Amino acid sequence: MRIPSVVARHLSEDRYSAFARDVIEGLTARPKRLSPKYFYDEAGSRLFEEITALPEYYPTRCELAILSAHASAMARLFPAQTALIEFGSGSSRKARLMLDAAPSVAAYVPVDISSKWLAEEAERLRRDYPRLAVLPVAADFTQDFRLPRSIASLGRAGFFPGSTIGNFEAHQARAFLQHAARILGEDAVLIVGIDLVKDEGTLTAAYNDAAGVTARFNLNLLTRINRELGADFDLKSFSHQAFYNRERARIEMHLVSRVRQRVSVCGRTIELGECETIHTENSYKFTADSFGALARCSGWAPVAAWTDADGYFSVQALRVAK
Ligand code: SAH
Ligand code: AVI
Repeated sequence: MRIPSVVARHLSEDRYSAFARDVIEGLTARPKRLSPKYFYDEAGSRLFEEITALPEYYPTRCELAILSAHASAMARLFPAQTALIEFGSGSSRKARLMLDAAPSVAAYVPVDISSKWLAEEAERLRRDYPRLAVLPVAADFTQDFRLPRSIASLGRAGFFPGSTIGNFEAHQARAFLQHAARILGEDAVLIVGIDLVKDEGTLTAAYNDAAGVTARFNLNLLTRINRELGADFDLKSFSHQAFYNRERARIEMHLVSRVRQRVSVCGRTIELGECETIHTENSYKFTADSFGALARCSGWAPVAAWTDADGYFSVQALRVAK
């Protein structure tokens, strides 16, 4: 595959080729798809932060309320002298609530694919928590990655808030939870945030906000492909679509081609029909039972759970099943 020189200068060959390979594979598949993990370049991380403040996007508000009320109870499940490892840390805003409630945490390891954003958030945390070892790991958590050697003597607690687990397919969620059990070790606890099944109006509004921020977040994926892979997507000829698929209990996000068109990506021509969509994200919603079943078949045992006053969101504590 031809690598545009402008791209080769800015990206390591490996990262570029994985991105290029996945994009070409997804855009030549039927139906067309792109992985949601590629939303998160610097602009994507900033747009996600904007989403978390939208009136329609209830998950962040609900989970923050749960953590504010129950972080101490969660922290009591942690081993003494713990490293708190967060998968997909973003702004680390929720981790701050855990850190404030958990004096046993000696090190915080935020793991995120959005490397520049991660480094900046780590700097802010070091300033605000001078006695804490802040050890960021820029990695794709769906692949193997190494934890810092310096936490070898500490116990481990995993933190996976935001319902980011809902962006996986069931087989990917199982693989992730099994991988997390291996990384965290047999005495570990894992705190996971899950968005709950609820009325369709509330769900669809959260992904179709009036200010259009979610639309910009979705379309930014094409901007990123244009910039990093030298493609020529015309953003004006795509629109944002998000709807609830009740049968599969998931919000689906798509980019809809407004016209019949051709796009050049990495030297390949991609054809799109009028109204053809690129499926960019699934956001699965759970019940306590469906999540319990997923955890158990992935080697974890649910030990406690908390919800917000509306019953919109739940934070679940898991231990490795013996
Ligand atoms: N935990 C934060 C952020 C959730 S948004 C919260 O609850 O608010 C999802 C985060 O996961 C983003 O920061 C994104 O960059 C990161 N992410 C998504 N897919 C990833 C992957 N495959 N590997 C590592 N990080 C990923
Ligand atoms: C990170 N993830 C759980 C968010 C979600 O709700 O699925 C990403 C998002 N997509 C659109 N809005 C927010």
